[in-house]
Amino acid sequence: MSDISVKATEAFTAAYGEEPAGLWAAPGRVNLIGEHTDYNDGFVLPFALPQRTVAAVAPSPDGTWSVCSTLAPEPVSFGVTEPGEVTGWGAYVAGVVWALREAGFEPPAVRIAIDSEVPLGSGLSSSAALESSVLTALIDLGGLDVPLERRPAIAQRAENLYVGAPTGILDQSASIRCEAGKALFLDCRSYEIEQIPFDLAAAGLAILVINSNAPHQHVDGEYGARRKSCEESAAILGVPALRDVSVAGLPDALDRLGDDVLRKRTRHIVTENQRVLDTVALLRDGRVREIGPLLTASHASMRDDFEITVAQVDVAVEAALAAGAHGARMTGGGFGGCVLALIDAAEAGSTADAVAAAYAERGFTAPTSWVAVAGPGATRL
Ligand code: GAF
Repeated sequence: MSDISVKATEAFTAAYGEEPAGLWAAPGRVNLIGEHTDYNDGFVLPFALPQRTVAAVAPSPDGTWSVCSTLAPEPVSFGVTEPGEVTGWGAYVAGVVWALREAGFEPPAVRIAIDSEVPLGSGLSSSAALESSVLTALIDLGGLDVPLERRPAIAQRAENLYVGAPTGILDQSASIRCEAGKALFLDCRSYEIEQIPFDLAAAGLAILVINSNAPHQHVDGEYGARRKSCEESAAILGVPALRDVSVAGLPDALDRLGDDVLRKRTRHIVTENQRVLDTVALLRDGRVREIGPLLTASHASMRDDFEITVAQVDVAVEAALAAGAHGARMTGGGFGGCVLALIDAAEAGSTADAVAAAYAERGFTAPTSWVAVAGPGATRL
């Protein structure tokens, strides 16, 4: 058993005085490209991290749900609830129970203990990993017939309507639908997917993930503000979502948007959707090294047009590129979090050192870096 499986099992036994019936794991994610495109009905291309959240679970004897974790060993218990009734981190679990019932499924009452190795608050989807591990456990233990393609939207509703975060479908899709060795090309309008082979080692390449360790600043409000700007732009342009504006139609769309902020937000989404499509085309052709400039262009667009980067992530991108990376960009919602760099496999140590040196020079908190390999999606262990 992995370390987190052991810790989740021990937390379960300590809290409830019995052994769990099983263990379910769900991963965090890195989004290779396609940022803030999900809630614009656009395209994303994440892969699952090897770092996972494990839920140790067993049926509950009294018809209520209980959840504890290695960080919060005292169980939170609840019955059937409505949004707002369970708050704090327990809301993610109560939200999944609520969203399953709302979708017409009867989740079994269970006891849960959680441990996770997905870094919290680093833009690697620790909340989706929690939701997805619990959702998968409830579906398996309850024998619920919930097709894989419907599961991300159920977890997303938990986050949107129970927890109250206005996020898109990217993170839950990645945690539930990703496969080992693949990047997940997802159409966020139709939920159609294509599993794209993503074997960097065979090409002598690697993805270095650099956690900026920058404190998130005003994340919730800024995320919601970006989403609102995109919806406002789509309404002015008379399209259901910014996905419906093509790169060819962009100059005309920008002319019709009076406001400079709306123009910038729109330009990011439209060009970012095209960069996802271009990246997918290169990967399908086995030309992985050539995706570097698209990654770097995505970063520039997030920095200059969507305005969601901070100094620490910009410096990490610049330092990685100066050290020879083929491309680099921030990944995730922004305002801190992680950067990914496409590098020659042999350069992981030197690239990480170069970023750490650039941080030290500026007096930033030291970054944390590791090579990420595409892992599996949510599963029973
Ligand atoms: C966060 C959100 F949860 C996702 O839905 C997505 O919008 C992402 O930011 C940005 O691409 O992770």
